[in-house]
Amino acid sequence: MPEPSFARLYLFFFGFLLLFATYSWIFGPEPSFLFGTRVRNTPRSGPRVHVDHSTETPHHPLDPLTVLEIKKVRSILLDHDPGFSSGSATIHSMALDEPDKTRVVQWKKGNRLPSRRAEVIAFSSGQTHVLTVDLDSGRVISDVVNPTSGYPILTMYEAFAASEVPFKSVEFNRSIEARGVKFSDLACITPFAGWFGPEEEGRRIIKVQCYTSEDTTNYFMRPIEGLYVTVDIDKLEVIKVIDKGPVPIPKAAGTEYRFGVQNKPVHMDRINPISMEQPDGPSFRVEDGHLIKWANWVFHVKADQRAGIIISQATVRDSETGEPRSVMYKGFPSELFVPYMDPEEGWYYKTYMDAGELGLGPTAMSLVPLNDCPRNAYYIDGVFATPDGKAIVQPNMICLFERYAGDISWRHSELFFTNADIRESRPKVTLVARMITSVGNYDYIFDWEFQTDGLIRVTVAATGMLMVKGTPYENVDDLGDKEDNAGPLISENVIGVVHDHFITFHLDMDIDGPSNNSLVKVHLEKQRVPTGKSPRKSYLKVKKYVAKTEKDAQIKLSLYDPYEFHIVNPNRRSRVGNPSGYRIIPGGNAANLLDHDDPPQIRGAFTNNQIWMTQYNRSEQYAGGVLIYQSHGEDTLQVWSDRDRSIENKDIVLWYTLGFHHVPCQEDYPVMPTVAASFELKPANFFESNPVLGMAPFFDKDLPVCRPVASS
Ligand SMILES: *[C@@H]1O[C@H](CO)[C@@H](O)[C@H](O)[C@H]1NC(C)=O
Ligand SMILES: *[C@@H]1O[C@H](CO)[C@@H](O)[C@H](O)[C@H]1NC(C)=O
Ligand SMILES: *[C@@H]1O[C@H](CO)[C@@H](O)[C@H](O)[C@H]1NC(C)=O
Ligand SMILES: [Cu+2]
Repeated sequence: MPEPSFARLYLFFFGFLLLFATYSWIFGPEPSFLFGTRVRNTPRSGPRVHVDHSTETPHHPLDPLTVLEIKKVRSILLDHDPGFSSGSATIHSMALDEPDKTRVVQWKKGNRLPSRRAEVIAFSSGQTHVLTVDLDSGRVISDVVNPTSGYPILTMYEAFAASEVPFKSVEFNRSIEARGVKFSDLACITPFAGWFGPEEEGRRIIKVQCYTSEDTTNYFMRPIEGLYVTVDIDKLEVIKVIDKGPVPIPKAAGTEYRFGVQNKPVHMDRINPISMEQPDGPSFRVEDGHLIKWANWVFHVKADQRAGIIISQATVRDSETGEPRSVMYKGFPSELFVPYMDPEEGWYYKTYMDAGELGLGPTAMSLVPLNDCPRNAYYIDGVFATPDGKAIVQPNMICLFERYAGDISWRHSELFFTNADIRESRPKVTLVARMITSVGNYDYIFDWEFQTDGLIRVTVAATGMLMVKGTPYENVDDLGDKEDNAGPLISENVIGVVHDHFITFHLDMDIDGPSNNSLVKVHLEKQRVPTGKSPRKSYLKVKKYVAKTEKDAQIKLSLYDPYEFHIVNPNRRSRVGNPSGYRIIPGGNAANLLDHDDPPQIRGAFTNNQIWMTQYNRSEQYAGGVLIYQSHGEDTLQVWSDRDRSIENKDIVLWYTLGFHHVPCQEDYPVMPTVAASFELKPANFFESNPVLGMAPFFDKDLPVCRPVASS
């Protein structure tokens, strides 16, 4: 029997995609790979670097917990609380409890590592425990019970078990039979319930929604609409079944997306195979598994159960002096918020927070070589803990590669200076760290791209399957003057429900050191020219405002009131006196327009602004709070920022929310072409002059000549 892909299994476990066929994998005899010392398969077309997880030890204060450390945490927990051995206490997340920033900043290679600690979030007899486990002393040093409202990330076992619960209900079975759906074709997923007030208090609940997978693997396009189930996660009981009557189930034809199974003609000329040449091999080095050195950059990268990918201690070398200069202490997607825009039963609650409710790590399945990442990619695994505390390896979860997309770093050809033929041009080569999470139906591609000119570009691209709604209508003409409010008809009987995606990034900027940064709002203000002074009547003038407190930095973007946002170190001045800084440059974006008293928006209040700046506080990492599942929203970025602490000449954290409104269209069916949006962190008076002035162009001799078999 081929070994089932662990990543796929983990996804099933984690509860969004719960097909019956997986049952025996999960509750059958425990497969050996759950013990976690599985050795990574080197992808056929990647660089050959081998990490033996069974012996791996940490080398850097920020290195994630290793397999051996997870084993140790487990044994400490078993001693701490007998519930962990009896199974009544379950581990929902386990990650390195990062040492204090000052310790990490001072640490140098060769020093002893600061004491290794794990933060464990566990659930036991209806109580949430946030535990700090010290590996050196072998003790639990703190155990905080129910610190806020909300529950831990759901475990895969719970979600899977919840998806089975409706079958305990005669009513549910009758509704399935009445629709003529075979039980063996059912594919039931478990969307999170959000939080909608007192009725849902005191117990963990989840919704179950079913599809038919008859004649397709893309069951997401075949919803069984009108049948909605709510389940108690702990008691494994049906709370309610609502059957609003059958809605025609959309057809299977045209839903398949697997290559070789679908047979859609494309009517386009074939694109010949294409890849990037690196005759001298990659230019980056990976030290001790997580420290990346490339061109003028050094940074630490790791996989994370909740955030998926974390970039730390990004440092760029000064172009004049060669001095390493800190730019960002830590950057990661802090929360993902996807509210659907349909208030009806069965849809109103769909307001997912995928990082805190599910985790972006376990849903980040192994990357597909040559397609997810190019041939020159290097792969890094994720190491996580199961609900019973065992280590598991998520192979090839992050890839790193150099990108040359034919773009230009800088150029000039000289028109007026005619004595010489001056045409200077430099290619743009960048380094990308990529993680892709498949949170149920959606796939999100997270890219951190580093440029030699000091710029960091963060891109989020969305693809995968829409969450669609069944409808009786087959054609927009059938609708007549009735309107389906939920969204456009994108295939027969299929409505693409309108929704938003928001990704809020935590960006702990440390421009030239950790503790002395300020936010400068550079305002472009329109001036009127006094009559008679100039042929011009109006112009823009730059005025600078330093944000004093957090409320000065609750920022909504506007094209008609333009600002640049500079994070500066006022104590470090350039040759001509400008403070050293980095700009945050928003790209395409969408604002959250939900009312602030709407329950999902209370929890999602971290999307009330596109930019925020808060005073650094080690416990303020997750924009929606530590506990998200059914949280009430009392521990969000909005609440922290409203404390209005001083942010001038302090250690400060930038938060940026990137958003999309998504009005689906027919091209999004049956799988969506990728849509992407990004933002940039760009040097602003950080370097004395263009830092890539001295870089060399490419010459013919540097690159081998590849000749096509037959040239035209
Ligand atoms: C509902 O149907 C399933 C599948 O046939 C069956 O296993 C289950 O026992 C049924 N539930 C009830 C309450 O009859
Ligand atoms: C830098 O920040 C520290 C800590 O807030 C403060 O004590 C120090 O005075 C600051 N340095 C300067 C030059 O402002
Ligand atoms: C740090 O954050 C925690 C959680 O939000 C809060 O309880 C604490 O008061 C904060 N400390 C400061 C100095 O703001
Ligand atoms: Cu979407």
